[in-house]
Amino acid sequence: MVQGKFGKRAVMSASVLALVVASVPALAAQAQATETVAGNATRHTPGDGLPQPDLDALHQVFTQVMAGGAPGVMTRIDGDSGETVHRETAGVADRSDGQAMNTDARFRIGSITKSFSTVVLLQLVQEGKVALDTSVDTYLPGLLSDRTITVRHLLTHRSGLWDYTNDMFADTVPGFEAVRNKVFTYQELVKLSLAHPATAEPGAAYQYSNTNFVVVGALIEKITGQPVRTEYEQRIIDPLNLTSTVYVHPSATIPGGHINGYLTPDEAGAPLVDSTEQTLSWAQSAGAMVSNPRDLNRFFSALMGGRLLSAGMLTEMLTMTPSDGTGTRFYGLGLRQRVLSCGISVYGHTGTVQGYYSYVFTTRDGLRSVTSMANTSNNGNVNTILGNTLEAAFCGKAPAPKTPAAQAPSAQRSPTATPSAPFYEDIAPNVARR
Ligand code: HEL
Repeated sequence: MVQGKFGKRAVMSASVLALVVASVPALAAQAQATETVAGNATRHTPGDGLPQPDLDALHQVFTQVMAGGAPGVMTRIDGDSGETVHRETAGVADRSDGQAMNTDARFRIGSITKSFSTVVLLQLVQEGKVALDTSVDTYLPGLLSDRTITVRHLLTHRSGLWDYTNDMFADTVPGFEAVRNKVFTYQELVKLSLAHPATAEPGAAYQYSNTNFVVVGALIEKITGQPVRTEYEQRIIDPLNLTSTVYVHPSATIPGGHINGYLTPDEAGAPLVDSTEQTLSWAQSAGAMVSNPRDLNRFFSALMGGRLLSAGMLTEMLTMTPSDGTGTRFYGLGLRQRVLSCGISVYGHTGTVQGYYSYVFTTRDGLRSVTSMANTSNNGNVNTILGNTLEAAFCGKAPAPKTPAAQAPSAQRSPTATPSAPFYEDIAPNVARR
């Protein structure tokens, strides 16, 4: 029995292939395992009206992610009624001992945390304790210099507050090492932001900034008188029984079975840096949560299914504006929308923290949810390719074109096509966050 840090249950659910290669690091790095879960789940017919996931395309994406330099990658697709449609892993969770990637294990979810913070804040709006279009200064006097910044401006990334992480991580590994053991207050992080002039008038432009969600954390704590951790637990984690979701800040370790993260240095050819342990205090309510694919799919499915917010608040959260000029990417309140090549819209968030790229998206009815994760970062090519798991999982196989002339745009898509250049979503033009 191979029983590493994931424990018996997780190992039992992995395929024989994954078990064999797990003890041989060199082989494990090549591994590509399809886990077959209860009820021969890979053959489960989704009841969500969507096409079957394209498992061949998913395999191809995994191959490209691994070839691009990720130690490991995983995707979990959950369907209607919460049953697992498909799980797939490749490569390793831990390069030091060759433990195979595992879809039950925890990892750092980065900015997916922003959706959790938003749900807490919107519940407080529902309860009449805070108002979306009221000045932040009403609740946190003197924290921000501009009194016209509202709560909604924070949640929609339209405050104009400079993202202090642009400076912090200008040099990737030195920047990370400088903060990995630090503990910041919200005020200290806001002060770093306010050292720069505003990037735009409040409300004028969408400009992604971690500062917004640090202020959201400060707001939640001020209004409730409780640490954000308690609010996440009482309002989301416990009611949804998210057993692998934790907010452990300022602890630097991930409790329980987890995936190790590997940061790619800026210098070509330099070895990956094990970045698993860090306080993530530089992000806190903007990105410090830990979770796993089962919990993330469950959270977003519950959100879209109306189990966390009133209909009115969910409508607010889903009020989208473009986040770029592609016509396919939008941002609501702590929530992304992507329009896939087959025309399906999916809702969720992405996350990038040192060593971890992650995606979780679900359909508008919450009936199909997909989480994908690769345990590297500062490698934009890998992140872009990883995003193609969404195409494979939601769009299925493209219908065969009848004639070249009749080929519709939706049939021309290629779920595994690698764009000629990586796409840097939401990154300030002068900042190289690979
Ligand atoms: S950035 C994003 C992503 N978000 C934002 C947040 C998160 N993560 C960060 O702000 C981390 C930035 C440093 C990441 C680091 C790396 O790749 O590990 N890069 C460097 O240090 C580059 N010099 C908008 C991409 C999101 O998808 O929402 O998560």
